[in-house]
Amino acid sequence: MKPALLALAAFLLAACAYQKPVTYSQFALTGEITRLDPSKNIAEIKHDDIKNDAGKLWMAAMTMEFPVKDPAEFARLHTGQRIKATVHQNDADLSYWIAGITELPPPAKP
Ligand SMILES: [Cu+2]
Repeated sequence: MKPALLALAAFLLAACAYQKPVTYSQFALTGEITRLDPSKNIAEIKHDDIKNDAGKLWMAAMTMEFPVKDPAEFARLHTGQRIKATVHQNDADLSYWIAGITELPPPAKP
C-alpha cells in the first residue's frame, strides 16, 4: 500500500471511531392500513397525529408509507385493518420503520 493510501485508511478508521453512537426515537402510532407493497414490505397507513412521550406533536395526521422491518409482522397485515404500532426513528439519518404492530377493533359506528 502506498503511504498516501495508508494515511487515508488511517484517517477513515479514526473518523469512524469518533462517530457518535446512533440513538433512536420511538413514537406511538395508530391508523388504518390503506395499501400494502409486499415487494418492499411497505405499509401505507392513514395515521392519526403522532406525538412523542412528552405529548409534543411529531407528525400531523396524514396518509404515508412506513417500512415494516420484520417480514413475519408484515405477513399478518391486511388492507383496511386498524392498527397500533411503534414508529422507530434513527436520529442520525432520520430513517424510520414500524414494529410491534397489533390490530385494533374497527371504530364504533355512530
Ligand atoms: Cu406521516
